[in-house]
Amino acid sequence: MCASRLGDVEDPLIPPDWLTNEVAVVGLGRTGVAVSEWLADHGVRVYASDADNRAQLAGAAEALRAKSVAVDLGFHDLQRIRSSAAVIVSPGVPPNAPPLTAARGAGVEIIAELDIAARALTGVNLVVVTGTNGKTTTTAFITHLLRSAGKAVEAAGNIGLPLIALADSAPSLEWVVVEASSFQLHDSPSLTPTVGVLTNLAPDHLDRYDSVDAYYADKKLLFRNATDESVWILNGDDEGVQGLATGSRGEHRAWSTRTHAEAWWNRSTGELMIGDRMVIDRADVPLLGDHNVENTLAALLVAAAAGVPPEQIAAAIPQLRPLPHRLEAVREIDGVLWINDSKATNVASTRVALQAMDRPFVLIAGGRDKGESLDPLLSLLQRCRRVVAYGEASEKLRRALGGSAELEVVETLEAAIRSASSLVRNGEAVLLSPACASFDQFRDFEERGDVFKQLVKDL
Ligand code: UMA
Repeated sequence: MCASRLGDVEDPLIPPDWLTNEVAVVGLGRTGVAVSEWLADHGVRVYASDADNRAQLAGAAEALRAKSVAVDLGFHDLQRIRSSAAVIVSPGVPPNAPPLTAARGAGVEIIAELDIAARALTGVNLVVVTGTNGKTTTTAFITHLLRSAGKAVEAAGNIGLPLIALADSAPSLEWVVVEASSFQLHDSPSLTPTVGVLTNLAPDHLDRYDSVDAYYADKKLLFRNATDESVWILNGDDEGVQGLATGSRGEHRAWSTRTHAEAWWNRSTGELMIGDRMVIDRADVPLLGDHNVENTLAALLVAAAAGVPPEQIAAAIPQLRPLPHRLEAVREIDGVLWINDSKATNVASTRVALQAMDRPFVLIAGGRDKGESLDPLLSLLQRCRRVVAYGEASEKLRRALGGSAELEVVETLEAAIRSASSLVRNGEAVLLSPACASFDQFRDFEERGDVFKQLVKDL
């Protein structure tokens, strides 16, 4: 990128035309606020807007105005966006949203915050983790293994911290582990992973994409800047993953829980292996479920690619912990285990939860439909004593699952908990694994999980 001027000081991170004109930031969630601040700090005139006018935005808007950012809440000034030098988009803004259509129509470049941040992090090794499920956990595990080996590393992206928040820390960082959603990859033309990780592929986000292929096409953008130096860490058991990576330049390394691979689980000995070398016994990995073996294998392959010796990897693995809202045991009351899997916002993720259940259970599912078929759940309901369906998707759940399990429809999560509690018996479990988005009744899956945990604690 060309050098440009900030006052009298050259700022190599800002393209010159961004200083002669205004840059528009669309969306003022975590991403929009962070990128507006960063741009303002780098001498760029910013126009930031959010279609929403919810109370939480007011404080952030005030703070931005104090940095001379022009802010509109409740609407986007499309004319202003059309005449801006570039549009920086938040991941939650769909491509057909009016401000983006307006920008495209006027030939204004649309870029993700992730892309600007990645440009600023030149010289830092970027591990970019994507895939349908497991990417947050894998991101956290990789970060733990690298940090335990003494590397200067941070995690950012979809995991919660906008990557731009690290952009000015580049000199003190060796590695950044970036969780990237398909939304973020869509508008990140210059993102160039040192190491890229693709966890798995399954239908998701069909409320935003016209087809599964369109969603996978965005995932494939992980490989768009592949070079001979790239290292790709890939799920060897997932044909879709292998197919998507085929032909990309760089070194391909696979993990498998079924067969010999660069990293694999030898089920006959119970050992996790790198090639022919034993790293750790499965019994010493303190995590439930085969999916967590996969996450661990992916993470240890990345650590090995970063030069961490196997004995250091083995020493760090016993400290791995599951993240909140992912098959999280909340409490046991009268012999009933209550499990929060609010992060299961798609069918593939709920399948993983159903496969992990080792006792009879009541399933609470529902929320906002994302357009997926629920059929993949049908074969996993043998131990399910009842499905309690709630929220906008409850009727769809009733039609899809009602023939295979006893099913009850209620309106809210609270009513679902009451119903489950009256039915479940000693030795069983109640599993919240919604298979749907949370947005019909909650801000996000985290709020849904927190509300579930609070209600269960109050039982
Ligand atoms: N908006 C407009 N105009 C529109 C449409 C939307 O102004 O036409 C506004 C919305 O009112 C909202 C903002 O745009 O205020 C969009 O914000 P956002 O949804 O992008 O929220 P952020 O707080 O910036 O969070 C985003 C990610 N959110 C999404 O991708 C939906 C967070 O991932 C991520 O942690 C954060 O950036 C930092 O990188 C969350 C997520 O749900 C966890 N991700 C999805 C997932 O994991 O399935 C992809």
